[in-house]
Amino acid sequence: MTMTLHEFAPSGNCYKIRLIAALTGRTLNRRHYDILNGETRTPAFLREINANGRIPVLELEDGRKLPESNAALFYLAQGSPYWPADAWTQARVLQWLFFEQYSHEPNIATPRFWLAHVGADNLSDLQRALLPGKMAQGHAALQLMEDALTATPWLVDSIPTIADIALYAYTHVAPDAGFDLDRYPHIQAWLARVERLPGYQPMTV
Ligand SMILES: N[C@@H](CCC(=O)N[C@@H](CS)C(=O)NCC(=O)O)C(=O)O
Repeated sequence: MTMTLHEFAPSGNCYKIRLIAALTGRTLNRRHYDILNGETRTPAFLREINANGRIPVLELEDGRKLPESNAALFYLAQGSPYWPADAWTQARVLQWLFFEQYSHEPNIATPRFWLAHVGADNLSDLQRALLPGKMAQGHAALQLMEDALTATPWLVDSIPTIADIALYAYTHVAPDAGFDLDRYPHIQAWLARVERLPGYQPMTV
């Protein structure tokens, strides 16, 4: 039996889960939903997959379902070096996971979705009004990562953890939303380090 990822392949939140699965030597079944056509908002999806109407959802071999990408990272990283053993180090990994969801993903993934998937010409007035503020906050999040990565090769000390996987997912595609990563040389070197990890798989596989 194999776990199943309910996903929309271009989503960074879904890619995080494919990436940690690859890095820890697992294969996942994949079930695609077209989020642009509301396929995660149907009564059947809300009832059977995720009452919150979103992907990713990781379905275990026995049918239990786990929404929230970073919860899936935690689950799949158990027993691997990507989830360190000591409580202080674990807490610092969590610090980055919460940062990713509150400060990074809403300001980088959302503009990317608007510009690369919805299309600049199709944005609502509200989306158009929110975009400059999101871009500014996205740059602030990238600068915080840049500063951290001047001190250590990985976000938490000297080994890669799920903090790096969570933040890699949308950082490496931030140029899709117009973020110029040439401004962040330490981030660029870190992206290259992630891409050299044994088992690494790109987003498009
Ligand atoms: N906090 C959630 C965010 C999930 C999320 O925003 N999913 C988006 C795609 S990346 C989605 O399903 N959008 C479709 C919709 O809201 O209808 C996670 O990290 O998994």
